[in-house]
Amino acid sequence: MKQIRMLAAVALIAGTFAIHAEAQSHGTHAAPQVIEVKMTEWDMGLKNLTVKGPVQLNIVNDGKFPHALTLEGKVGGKEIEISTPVLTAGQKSVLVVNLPAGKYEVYCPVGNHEERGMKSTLTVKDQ
Ligand SMILES: [Cu+2]
Repeated sequence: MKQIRMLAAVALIAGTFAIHAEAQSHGTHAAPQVIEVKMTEWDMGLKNLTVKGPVQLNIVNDGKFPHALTLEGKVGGKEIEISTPVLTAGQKSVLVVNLPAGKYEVYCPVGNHEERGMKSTLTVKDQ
């Protein structure tokens, strides 16, 4: 089993949250696939998606209530969980991840928003 290292740093710039998290199991440095995520009530704004390589999620809370995005999966017996801060209406967050191949749940961890429909999946194919 390859070692999975996770690095996370949070930067706060002029009301915009940026998170850069990297789970590295390969030495690749491909440009990330950019995915726009518009969260509203009660839609994650992300359809079930399959990607290959690193992804950059440009996340915006386009709704009225606070929302966040959590990405969660279990790969090779390791739990992986990455979250944005809770975003109020209009706030944005950028999440750049290079995840090991596997299937990840993407959902809003605020209140019962997941039950109300704010959930999706992200499948990462082997590179
Ligand atoms: Cu929510």
